[in-house]
Amino acid sequence: MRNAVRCTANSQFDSGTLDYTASDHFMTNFLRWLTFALCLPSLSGQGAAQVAPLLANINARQTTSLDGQWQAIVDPYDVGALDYRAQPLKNNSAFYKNYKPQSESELVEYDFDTSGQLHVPGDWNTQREQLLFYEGSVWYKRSFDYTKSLKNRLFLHFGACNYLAAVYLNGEELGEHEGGFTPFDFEITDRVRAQGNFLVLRVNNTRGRDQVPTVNTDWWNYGGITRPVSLVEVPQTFVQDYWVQLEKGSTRQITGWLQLNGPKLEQKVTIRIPEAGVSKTFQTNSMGRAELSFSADLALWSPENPKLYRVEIASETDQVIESIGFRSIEVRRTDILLNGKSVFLRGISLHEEAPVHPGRAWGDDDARTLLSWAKELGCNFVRLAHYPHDESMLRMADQMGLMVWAEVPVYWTIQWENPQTLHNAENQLNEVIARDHNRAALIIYSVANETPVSDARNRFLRQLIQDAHAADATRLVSAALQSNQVADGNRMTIHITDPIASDLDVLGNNEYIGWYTGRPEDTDSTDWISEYGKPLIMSEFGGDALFGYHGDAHTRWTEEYQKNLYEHQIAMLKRIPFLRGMTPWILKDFRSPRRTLPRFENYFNRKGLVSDRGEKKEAFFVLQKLYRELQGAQPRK
Ligand code: GCB
Repeated sequence: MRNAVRCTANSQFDSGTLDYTASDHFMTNFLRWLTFALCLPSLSGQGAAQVAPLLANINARQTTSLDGQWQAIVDPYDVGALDYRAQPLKNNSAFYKNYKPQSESELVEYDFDTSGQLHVPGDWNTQREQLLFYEGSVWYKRSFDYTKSLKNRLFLHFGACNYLAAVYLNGEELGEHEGGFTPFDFEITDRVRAQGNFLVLRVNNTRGRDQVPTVNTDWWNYGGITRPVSLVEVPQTFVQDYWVQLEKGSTRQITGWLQLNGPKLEQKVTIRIPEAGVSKTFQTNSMGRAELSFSADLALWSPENPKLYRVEIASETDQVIESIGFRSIEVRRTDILLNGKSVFLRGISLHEEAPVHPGRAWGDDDARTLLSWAKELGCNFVRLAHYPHDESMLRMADQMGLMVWAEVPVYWTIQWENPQTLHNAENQLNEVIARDHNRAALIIYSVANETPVSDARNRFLRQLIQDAHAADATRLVSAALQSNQVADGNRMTIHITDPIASDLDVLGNNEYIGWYTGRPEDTDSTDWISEYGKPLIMSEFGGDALFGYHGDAHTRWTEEYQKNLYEHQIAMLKRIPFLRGMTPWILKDFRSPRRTLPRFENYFNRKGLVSDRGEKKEAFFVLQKLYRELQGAQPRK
């Protein structure tokens, strides 16, 4: 199940936040179906297109960027989609028609051309002062001309839109996509014109209880077309996707598959890795699929040597060039083995928050700056919290030699009993696996963050763990859990007891001793126990500090407090025998609507080791010292 379009049509936009209970689930679904069904006749004779299967590696394709200034209408009441009876608009009042009055007397109450512009990619919140807290719909429009080779096909690719996107081309609906952090494509081969195309999107970032993430998060809900938009031209039958990776447990054997899309599904396909002297030919079956298997003598990818090979993938009708690194990742008892050797993951967590300009990060420059700070800390690992980050982060991590923990936004209190919510989470997980499955840097999928234990939650997460293993058996699956503290005289023991732990390959745990619970010094008398015999990554710890605010080590918000907390945490972490990594919270201060305290927070979570303006706090150097020591102690190649 990849890129399945959720046929919720306009209902998601309409309903705002629905309080879900099991009994109204049927009704909710019925209403969604009804709304969708009602909408369809209003569309063109062709009907709505489906989200297409994701095209792999579009950067290697013939692309035309649609980034830049788009016309934008802010529409808090969804008047561009619904009439005053809240019924879907079927006439020229619907904004996606981009209709212009034909005479002085005609009433038309919208106009893209005079409504201002927003930059794409980019969140809208940081582009206009009055949109800082805005949650709702914004309509985007841009025009383009495109002359396509007659024998080729054309796709429209979106890196991500937060959260719901309804897409229209030349006044007809293409389809919708739900989920704010994953890519999607539409085929527009038969719809594109040589001149005067107009592309309209309604993007809505209203939070909803049944969504993933849900209404409550500790990060800013940036809305908009937040990642690049492109036109991608491919041959009639093209290489849609491929998996070229080392087999689980092997450092020589490559196994994988290749998928063609188009009318000529049975073809000879060749995989070449010129530098390793590999050239292998396979036959695709009647479904366009070939299973790949061959051995190769390869220099393995690692943080010390992030070797990427040029891999040429050719069918009779198409060719794609990729950069792929090869490495193995496994767990043996409490060890994590990279290329067969035990590795300690010197990590840091980060949000997709731009390094210097305000707002969502995107693209190579932001990725390079953020990951360079991680490198400067001495990291070999990053936790890309709490949702899939831009593809350029993964590609940059491949190049710079940083292993990656990737995450889906199953955060805090998702509707565990709601099958739609599960379907949505599974879809987002599958979309990120589809996008990143050839990245050597990517070693861990995390399926949840700090979710409260219950039978329904356990079932939900077990399904995601199973999905991740089924879609990608080569990588490890984890989740950021929370644990129980037991006081024992003067000491505190923390037991990892979450039942989900038995399903995970690697345990993740968040703890905030010294910030939300107790004092930093309490870590001196805290011990950790796990009966699972698995490696542990301390996926979060930390405390807030305002850059430049100084005082003693017991004064909250000072750099000294944060530094002291890190020093005590590190001493405790060194005593955990099954600890194999850590990703303290967090690289950089980030915007959060939960953080209202004027003097220190100002709507920023200040647990960054770097401030929102890129200044390094004292704790940065405490962690750097530890990582330098550990780097010295790491077994080298
Ligand atoms: C957590 C969450 C993270 C928060 C952090 C905090 O446990 O996983 O999203 O930002 O705590 O600062 O409270």
